[in-house]
Amino acid sequence: MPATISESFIHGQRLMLIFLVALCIVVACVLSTETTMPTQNMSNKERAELREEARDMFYHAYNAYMQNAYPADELMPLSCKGRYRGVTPSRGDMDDILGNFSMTLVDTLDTLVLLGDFTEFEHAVKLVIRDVQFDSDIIVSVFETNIRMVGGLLSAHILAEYLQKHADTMHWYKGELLELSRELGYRLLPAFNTSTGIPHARVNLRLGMKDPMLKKSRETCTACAGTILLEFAALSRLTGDPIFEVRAHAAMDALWKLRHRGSDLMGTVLNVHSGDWVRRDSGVGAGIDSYYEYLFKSYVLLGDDKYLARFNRHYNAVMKYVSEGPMLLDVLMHRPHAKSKNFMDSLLAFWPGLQVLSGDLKPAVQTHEMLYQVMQMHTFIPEAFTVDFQIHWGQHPLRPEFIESTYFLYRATGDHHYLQVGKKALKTLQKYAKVSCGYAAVNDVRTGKHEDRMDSFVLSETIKYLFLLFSDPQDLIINVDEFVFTTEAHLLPLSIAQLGNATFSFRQTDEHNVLDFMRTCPSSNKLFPEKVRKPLRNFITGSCPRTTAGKRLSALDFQASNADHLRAVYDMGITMVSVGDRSQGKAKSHEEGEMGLQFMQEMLELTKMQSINQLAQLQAVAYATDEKPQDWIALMAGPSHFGPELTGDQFVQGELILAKPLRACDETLENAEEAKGKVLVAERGDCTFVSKARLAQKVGAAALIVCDNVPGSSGETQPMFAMSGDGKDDVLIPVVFMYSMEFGKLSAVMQRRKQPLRVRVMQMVEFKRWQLAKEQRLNQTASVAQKPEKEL
Ligand code: DMJ
Repeated sequence: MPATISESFIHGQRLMLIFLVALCIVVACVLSTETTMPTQNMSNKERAELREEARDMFYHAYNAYMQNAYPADELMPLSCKGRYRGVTPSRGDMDDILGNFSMTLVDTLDTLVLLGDFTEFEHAVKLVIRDVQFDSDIIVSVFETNIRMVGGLLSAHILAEYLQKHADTMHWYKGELLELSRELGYRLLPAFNTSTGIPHARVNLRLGMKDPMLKKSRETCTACAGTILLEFAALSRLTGDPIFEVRAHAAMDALWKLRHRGSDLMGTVLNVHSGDWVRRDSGVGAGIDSYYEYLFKSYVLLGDDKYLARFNRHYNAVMKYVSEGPMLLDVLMHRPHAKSKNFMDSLLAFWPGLQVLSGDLKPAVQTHEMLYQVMQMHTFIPEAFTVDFQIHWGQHPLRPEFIESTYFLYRATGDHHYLQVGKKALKTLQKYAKVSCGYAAVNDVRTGKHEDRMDSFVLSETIKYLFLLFSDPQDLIINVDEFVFTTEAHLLPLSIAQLGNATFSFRQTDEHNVLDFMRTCPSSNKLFPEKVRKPLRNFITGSCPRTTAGKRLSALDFQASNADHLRAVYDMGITMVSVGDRSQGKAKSHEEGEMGLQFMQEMLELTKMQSINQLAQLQAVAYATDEKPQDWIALMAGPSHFGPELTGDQFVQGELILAKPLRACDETLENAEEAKGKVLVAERGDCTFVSKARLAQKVGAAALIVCDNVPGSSGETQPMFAMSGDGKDDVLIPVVFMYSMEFGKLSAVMQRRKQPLRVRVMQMVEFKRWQLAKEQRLNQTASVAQKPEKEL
C-alpha cells in the first residue's frame, strides 16, 4: 500500500513518538538497574609488548622507505620504490602534496626522537640538511607543505636543540633545520597575497603565484586556510621574523569574519579573493576539520584568548546543529536545520580527541564508540560511511585520526577499553595492511585490496599515536604534556608562548566575551590560561560544571546550543539521537532519571512544533492512481542545494521516464529524445548529483528525481538530506532525491500502468495544503447538500 502524505506524516510522528518512548524506557530502566560495561584490563606486560610491536611496525615501514624510496617523497609499498613528483605517473590533485623534498623523512624525524632512537635521528637530520632543497618548479599544496614539511622541520629543530641540552649529543647542529623551514615559509608566503588575506590553496615553490597554471586559482578549503597558525607562529617566534605569524593571524581573522552570523557555522570551500562561500556544507570532517583544531590549539600554544572564544562559538554551533547523538552530520551553514549529507567521513574521527582536549568528555566517548563500531563492522573505518554504517566510499589510507582520539581518550580516562581498541587497530594493520615493503593503503575495505601508497602520515601519526598509546608517559624521553601536537602530530613546545610575539598587541576584542567561556566546557575562567597549557590531563578531570539537582531543566527552556543544557540532558539519561540510532543514555542518578522522564513528556509536546519545521524542508513526488484519479498520493523526497527551489504553489508536472543508462553519468542518454519535457529518474552513484542534473537539463527534462542505490533505505527510518552541489549556479530544473523504499512504490505503480505515469514534484507542505483545501471544499459541498459526511 502506498503511503499517502497524511499517512507518511503521521508515520513520521509515530516514529518520533516510538523513539521518544524508547528513550523514556531507557531512562526508566536505569532508574532501577545500574549496568556496568566489563572492561578487560590490560597487563603492563601486554601493554609493553604492544609498544614494542608498534616500534617494530615503525622500523618495518621506515626501513622500507629509507632502503627503497629515499630521497623520494613517499614509498610505493607494492612496487617497493619511491614516488617522485613528475617522474611517477601523476595521480592528479593528490600529487600536490609532493614537492620532491623527501617528505616522508622530514615528516618522520620527531617520531625517531619519541622512540628514543637518537642515532638514527642524528643520521636522518644530516641527510635532510644535505639533500633537501626547495628551489623546484613544482606547484604544491600550501596546507600539506605547511603541516608536513614546515611542521616536521620545526619540530625536529626543537628536538635537536633539546637533545643537545639534555642528551649531550648533536653538538654540531647549528639550527640548519630552522633555516630550511624559514626558507620554505618564504616560498609559501606569495600564496597569502590575496584581497582577503586568506591564502591560495597552491603555490609554486620557485615561481610563487607567478606560475601561469595558478592564474585561475580562486578556491580553497576552510581547513586548508585555517591550519597554518601553529607552524607559522612557531616559525616567527623561533626565527624572530614576524611575517609568518602576521600572515597566519590575518588569515584566521578573515576566516572568522566569514562565519554565518546566525548559525556561527563555516562552509568548507571559499573564494580567496571575494570571500564568498563556494560550498556551504558544514561539518567537522573533510575540508574543515583542522580549522577547529587550530583555533583551540592556537589558544593552548599561544595563550591568545580570542582563539578560545572563537573555538567556543563554533563548538556550540557544531554541538547544536551538526552533532546528533554520537553522529556528526553535515548541515548547511545558512540553513543549519537541514542535513546536507547522510554520510560521515573518516577524517572526523579526530573530533573526539579534540573534544577531550577541550574538556567535553562525554560526547567524545560516544562518538569514539560509534566509530569503533564502524571499524569493527568493516575492519577499517572507510573513507565515508552512512548513518547506518554502510560504506559510502570504501578506501582506507591508514589514517591516524581514530587512533589519535583513542590515545587522547586513554590519557584522559585511564580506561583500559581504549588500550583494547588500540590493540585491535594495531593488529588489524598488521594483518591487513602490512606488506613486505612497508604498509599499503587499502583500496576498498570490502575486498581488502591494497593500493600502492603509503602516505607520510602513516609514520608521522598513525604509528606514532600507537606507540604513545602503549607507552607510559614517564618512560618517554620527553614530557609530551609540555607540547602541543600539531594536526600532523608534530611536537611544538608550550614554551613557545614565552618567546613572545612581536606581531600584534594583545587586545580585548568584541568577540572575546566572557559569556563564551561560561557557556562551554571547561567553563571556569580560573582554568585559563595556566592549567590548560600545563599537563593536558589536568584540565579534563572535573572541569565541566554540571547542572545541580533541584534546578530542573524544562524542555521549553532547553537550548541545544547551550552546552550546560546538553550536559544536563545527558545526565538525565537522554542522548539526543536520530531515529534508528542504537546508542542510549544512562541517568547519572535516580533523581536525574526522573527529571529525564518529565523532560521527555515536554519534548513530546514540542515535537509537534518541530514536525512543522521538518515538513517545510521536505519535497514531494505526487501521483494519482487509475483507480482513484482524484486522490493524489505523495511520497517524500529530499531537496537539493542546486536548481530552483519549488515554493508556494509552484510545481513541475510531467510523465515519469527512467534514464538510459539509469545512472545518467555519460555524455548523453540513449533515450534523450524521449526524455524531453518529462520528469527523468536517475539512480544515485558513479557521478555526482549535480552532474546527473546537468545531463537531465541538457536533454530537456522538466525535472530530475535521483533515486537511492542502497536497497531498503527509507526516509521513514533515516534522516532526509539535501543533495550538495559544487557551488555553480547553472542548474535550472528542480532536482529531488528519493530513498529506495519510497521510489520503489512509485516504480511499482509505474510498472502496473499501461499508460505513462504523470507525477507532480512540489513542496510537501504545499501538497498538504492542497489536499486540505480539497478536503474543505468537498466538506462544504457535502454540508450544503446536507449529505452524511463521507470519508475523503
Ligand atoms: C594528516 O595529514 C593530518 O592529520 C591532516 O590534518 C588530515 N589528514 C591527514 C591524515 O589523515
